[in-house]
This record gives sequence, structure tokens and C-alpha cells, in this order.
Amino acid sequence: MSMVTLNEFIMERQADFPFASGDLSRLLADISIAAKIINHKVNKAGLQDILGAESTTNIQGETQMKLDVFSDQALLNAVKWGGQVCGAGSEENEKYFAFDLEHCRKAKYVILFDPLDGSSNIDVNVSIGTIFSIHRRKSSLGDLANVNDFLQKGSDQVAAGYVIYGSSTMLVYTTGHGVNGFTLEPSIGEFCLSHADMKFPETSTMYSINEGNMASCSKGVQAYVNYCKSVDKKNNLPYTARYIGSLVADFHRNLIKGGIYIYPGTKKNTEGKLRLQYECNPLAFIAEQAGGKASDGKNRILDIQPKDLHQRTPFFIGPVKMVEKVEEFIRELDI
Ligand code: P6P
Repeated sequence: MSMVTLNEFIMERQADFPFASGDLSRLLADISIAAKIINHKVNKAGLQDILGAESTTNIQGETQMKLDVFSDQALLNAVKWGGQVCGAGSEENEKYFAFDLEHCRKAKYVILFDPLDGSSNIDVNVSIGTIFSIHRRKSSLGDLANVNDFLQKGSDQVAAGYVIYGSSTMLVYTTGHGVNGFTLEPSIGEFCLSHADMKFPETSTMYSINEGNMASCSKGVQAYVNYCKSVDKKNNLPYTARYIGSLVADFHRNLIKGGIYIYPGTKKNTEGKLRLQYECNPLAFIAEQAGGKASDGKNRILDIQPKDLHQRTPFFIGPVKMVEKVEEFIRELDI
């Protein structure tokens, strides 16, 4: 198979859309540049004074790791000076950014991202990731971005993706025409197509949930976890339990090997922990494009109307049959 770089792939696919202006292609290229910059830092984190936490906390009240802040800045700079977005919303910043630059005011997209998800794992060298979601702006060209640009349903995304900084660095994205994965070739500094047309496998093999929270989960979720552990060779049970505690790493493994990821609501946090706009929506878009499903236990994630930039949602994502099974337990037991 001849090597196809991300930029070549984007250009080839852009040709499929005769009216495409190339703006989305350029935005995806800007994101890939930020990913390379973040990757360079993440790979050397142990050698530079960039490990450990800043003295600051983010809007979520979470201690910001130095790499969080660095990654946030890398993405903001790449998209602001790339000129393809009028604004950006990030997990690390309470308010969205409306870029008051002439070329940004004329841009037609907005981006939302979690610059470095799973960052609590940085100091122990566990895979972490960047997650991004791209929408067309609702505000008028020439104006500043406004709040409505950042509160659109996931079903209105034009593109979504993630970067996983692991044993290799990969960028996986969709524009609504399938899911494709690119592996960074460090010797040439290019993302190269390595996983074309990614789909969840037919056979489901694993479940990912923090079982330490079981006592505070609903009866439906508890029943589903017990189902995953039950023995039923005909239904390929028991599943294997795998939980890294880094959403991008858990999702990426499940996409390739066939598994469900669950972060449910608990007694303490009824809406769960994960954020709708820049974690759940982009991964839900990818999951559906890969033949899977994503819900909050009852409703399709992509149909949820956001009310707040940082709102959370319970999250069930994976192969259709696995998500439908846990929804069945929730329907029957969580009345
Ligand atoms: P817990 C990381 O902070 C994160 O947002 C996801 O990447 C990860 O899946 C989840 O939280 C882990 O949360 O409560 O199991 O440690």
C-alpha cells in the first residue's frame, strides 16, 4: 500500500466535494500541526520541567497539568492564526474565545476541544489524547463569534476527531464520510494513513467502566456490568474488563477491538463526568460513522441540545448491540 499523508488524503477527499472551498481542509491541517507540537512535548515530558501540575485550576476545578496548559495554547494558536475559525471553546477555559481578527471574523467554522484529555495520567506515562469538534458558525460572517456558535447539537458537527499520544501517535477523524486513522511517522513528521475506513468489529469483546463507582451507579448499570461478567459462551460472555482511565485510549482500543465505554451518572454526579461538547459529541460522531452508537443511556448523544459549554452527560459508547443491551437494562430497572 503506497504511503498517503494526511494532507494528501484531505486534498483527495476534498476533490469529492466540488463546492468545497478548502477551508475545512486547511482547518484539519492546522489541527494536525498543533497535534505534532503537542506530541513533541508529550514525548519529552519526562525530560523537561513540564511534568507536574501548574498552580492553577481549570473551569472544572481540576488542577491543570503543565501539559494541559501547553496543549491548550498550541491548539488555540494554531486555529487562531490558521484563520479558519471565528472562535474556539476549550475544556481549559471557562468562556469561549471569539477571535477579533479580520481573517477570523470572516471564517465560517468554530472549534471545540479538550486539548489533553486524561492528563492526570501524564506523570505515569499512560496514553492521553486531544479531542476536537468542528461546527459551522451560526453567527454572521464578519461578526464576532457568539454563544450560539458553541451550543449546537452534535448532529450538526461537520468534522470531529481525536489524537492519541500512545506507543505511536495517531490522528483519527471523520467529516461524515467514514472514519480514517493516520499514524505519525516521526522520521518525516507526517501523519500517514494507517487505518482506512475504521469500523467497530462485529464481535464485541470488552467493557470499560470504573468499577470503583459501582455502588453509586444505577441498578440498570450495575445489572449490565454483572451481565458482562456472566458466563454465556453463545453470547461471547464473559467480556474482558479493560479500563485505562483515559477516555481517548479506552475509546480507541474499543473501536479497534470491539468494546463499550461507559461513564454513567452516579449518586454524587447524576450527569456523570464527561463533557458533552468537546468529549462526547466528537466521539459519538466518530462512533456512529464507524457503525456504532452513543447514548446517555436513553437518548442519542448527537441529539442532545446543549445548554452550557461545559455541560456533562452520562456516556455509553460502542458497538450498537452493546449500547442497546445496557439501554435495555436501564429501561427495565431504572424506572
Ligand atoms: P475516573 C480523564 O480525567 C477523564 O476525563 C477521561 O479521560 C477518563 O475516561 C475519565 O476521566 C476517568 O475518570 O473517575 O474513572 O478516574
